Amino acid sequence: MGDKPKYYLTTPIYYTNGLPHIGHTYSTIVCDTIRRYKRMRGFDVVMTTGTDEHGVNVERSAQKAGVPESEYVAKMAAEWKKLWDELGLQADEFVRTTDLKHAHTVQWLFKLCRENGYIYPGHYTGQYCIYDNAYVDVKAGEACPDCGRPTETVTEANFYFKLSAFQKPLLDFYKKNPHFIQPDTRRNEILSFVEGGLRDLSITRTSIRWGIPVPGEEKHVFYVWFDALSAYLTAVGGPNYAQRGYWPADLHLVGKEIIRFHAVYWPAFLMAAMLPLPEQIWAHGWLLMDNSKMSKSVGNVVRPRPIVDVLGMDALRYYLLRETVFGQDGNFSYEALIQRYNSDLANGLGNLASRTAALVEKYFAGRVPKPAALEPQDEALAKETQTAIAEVLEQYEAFGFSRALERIWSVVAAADKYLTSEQPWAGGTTDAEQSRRAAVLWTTAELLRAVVVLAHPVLPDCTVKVWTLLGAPGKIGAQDLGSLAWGGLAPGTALGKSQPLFPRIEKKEAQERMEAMENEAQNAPSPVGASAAAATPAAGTAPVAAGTVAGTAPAATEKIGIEDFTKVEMRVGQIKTAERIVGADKLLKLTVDIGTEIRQICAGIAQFYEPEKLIGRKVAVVVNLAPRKLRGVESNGMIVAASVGPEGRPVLAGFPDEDVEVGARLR
Ligand code: ME8
Repeated sequence: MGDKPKYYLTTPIYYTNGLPHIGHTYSTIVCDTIRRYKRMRGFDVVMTTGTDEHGVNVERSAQKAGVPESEYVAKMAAEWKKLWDELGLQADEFVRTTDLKHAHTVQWLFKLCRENGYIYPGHYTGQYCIYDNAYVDVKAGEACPDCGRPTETVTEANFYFKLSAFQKPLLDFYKKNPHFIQPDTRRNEILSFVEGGLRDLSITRTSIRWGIPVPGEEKHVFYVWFDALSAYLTAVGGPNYAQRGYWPADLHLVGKEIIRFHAVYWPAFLMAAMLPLPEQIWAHGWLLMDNSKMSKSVGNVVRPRPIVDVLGMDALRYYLLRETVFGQDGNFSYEALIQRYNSDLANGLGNLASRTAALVEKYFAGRVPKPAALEPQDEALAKETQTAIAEVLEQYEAFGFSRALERIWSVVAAADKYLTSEQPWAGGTTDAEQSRRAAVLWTTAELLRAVVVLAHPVLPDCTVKVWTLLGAPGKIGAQDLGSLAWGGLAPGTALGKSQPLFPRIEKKEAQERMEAMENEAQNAPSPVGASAAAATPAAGTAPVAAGTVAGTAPAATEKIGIEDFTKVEMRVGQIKTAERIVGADKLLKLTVDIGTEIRQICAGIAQFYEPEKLIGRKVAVVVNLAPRKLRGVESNGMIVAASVGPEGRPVLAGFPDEDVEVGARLR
């Protein structure tokens, strides 16, 4: 790559106990956009993503799927990689934390920290959250303060990392590097956390097996975060990082819930090992669904595939980056997505490109006309575009994606207005009329050229099509964004092939198609084993599958005490009404009398039970489950069913032999 400056950025290294939803896709899309942008600014860029394959939750998911851990993670990692490839999100490096070369990095990092005196042996008893893979500061029996799920008491011999020794060095470092943690809200959060004092951190485990072994200490494996964070180094050479020259990373992009691991632990580990620290940690906000974080453990996820199949990848990229201010939370809705697609992409950019090309075709035999004399309104549009170029680049530099897109689309709107007032389709073909028309169409085509170069990092597919349509030379992705200026489109250029951009789509139909595909994806068997999905309940399946009361039930071999069982309140209920839900072919909406009240409950049984035959039937209902929305419909409780056969056919639990009173408790 010659003398180009290097730029190294990373996505989080995602857990393999589930498949990607659009939250993960969002992080990867942002990185992919930055990668493309930096390339167009002349950098030699490396982007890393990967899969975090160790730890207790992966171990349990593999147990549930009934396959060895190595088989489980290999299949899941392959699914992640395949999806990113299909979506055109091709990182330059994909690290699996079960790769041998990664184990070498982790062991090397540990050795450096130990040699420098920052590791010591000890014992630890504490509450551990297996979902966040972190010890949490709560009493036994209390829930995790971060995610609200149950914690476990863990006692183990382990090695400690002297995190406490890094309070001052970290605070000094943050002070010297005010842009290390972004955005500022997260920086402030981390500053007060570190100022509050740091306790040493247990970085090995003897209570689990599924991890990278600690050299010479065969009972110990590494704590997943010590393991996963090191993957950023593995990707660019591990112990030999200096040879490749990409370390330190310029940017670790993460979601806000893992900022502490990246902005406190990771720099402390690197300081202890005397390795260079990354330039910046950027923590973006969450995609919310029905106002709560979209998450595999909650089950309120939307996957990228159905959206991409119906609207295309550019539409998903545009929507996510345009609608959510980077750094803040954003709400996902199909409605807003389709609205953006129709207004900004189909009617906006798509329409401008096809209109311009059709007029050039009709009046100038498909060749970009030469503007003879320009009028003030042509020059005003040129000036407006030139100003926009500078402003958009400024926004990209600051990762202000939504503002950058807003500004690009303001130019698209200005061009629409200009065409409407200049009317190059009206009038005849006298020399004067053709000359005016030439100026207008050249101006519009040139504006389009600038717009697609600017939009390319976010919209890699459609911009290539417009670039080809304009007959512009070279590859759009190889254009130098820094020297983008008005006036680059040569008159006389023959227009290229026209390809469909964004066909307009009917809102209701598009939404139904996406929701139906999503529903199907949620109910599809997991790629690994029969019941792997049970560890991460999917919206359509959890309400009826017997044994998935919390979706995170311990493996069958583990015993629970009666106190755990009594937490689940089950009662006899009687179904009062039952109806299908439009766009969710597996779900029925039921109202159920549970003795004290009538509840609305969604159940994933629509393919096996006729709604009208269910009325009056007595069923077992979990009544103290937190309410949640399935396909936008509130579900307040869960109907218990056996899961039969390899496809998990639901068979409702009931009371056929005795007449039981509605509301009676099951114990
Ligand atoms: O935390 N909105 O992996 P993970 C936006 N293995 N982004 C979201 C999101 C949402 N609703 N849900 C997930 C781990 N993400 C660790 C990381 S790194 C060394 C180890 C994105 O599979 C976001 O980037 O739980 C978040 O930080 C990441 O996925 C968590 O992925």
